[in-house]
Amino acid sequence: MAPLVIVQGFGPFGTHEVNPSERLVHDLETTYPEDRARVTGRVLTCSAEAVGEVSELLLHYRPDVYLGIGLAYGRSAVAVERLAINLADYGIADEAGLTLTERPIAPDGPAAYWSTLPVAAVRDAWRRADVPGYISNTAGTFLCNHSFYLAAHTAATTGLPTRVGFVHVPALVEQVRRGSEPALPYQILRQALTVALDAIISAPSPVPGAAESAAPLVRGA
Ligand code: PCA
Repeated sequence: MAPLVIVQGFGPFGTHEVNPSERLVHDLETTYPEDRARVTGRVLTCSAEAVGEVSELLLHYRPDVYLGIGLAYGRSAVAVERLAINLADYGIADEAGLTLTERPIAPDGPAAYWSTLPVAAVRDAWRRADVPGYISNTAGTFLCNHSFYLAAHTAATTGLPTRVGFVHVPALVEQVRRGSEPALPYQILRQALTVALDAIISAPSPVPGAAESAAPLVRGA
């Protein structure tokens, strides 16, 4: 049977009235070929409280792949994240008005988790498809990193075989405030996610290389 994939995005946050991840999740869920993967989408409110649902989603669906998608306003290319870190340090309030500062996401958790997706294969597939994309070594310290860490921590601590990872996308051309800010057309973002998902589901499992297990990168002190 085709692998079960959860794709999870976010709604608007801060001054960003549009979050391209919302549309990407909807498109992947409704158009990704069913014979390649069964895709279920979820869009979360951009708040610490709402990302708690990540654990429930994983435990309920027990998917083969959990792929988070979020907006990285100001970046110029799509990015597959390599690391989730155990830190919530929001620069702005979340959509419930909460600002977390220098807080561990899981007090007993390791400092970081590797992505268990084939990040190099995703980057290489983007290159072959002429999609501007790279491997990022930081998903930031806001809700994208928060959701990514929670997903990795849940998979690691419950023994789920789910491969967990995250893709950040730049702003859409129509949402940049000044024309000089980096942005990409929606069709490129959509192609980037389709190509990424193709690479993820065709990669052997477990993923070889640095991210070969869900083992913590660094044990918390
Ligand atoms: N981007 C933010 C949170 C939600 C989103 O789409 C981030 O990068 O953390």
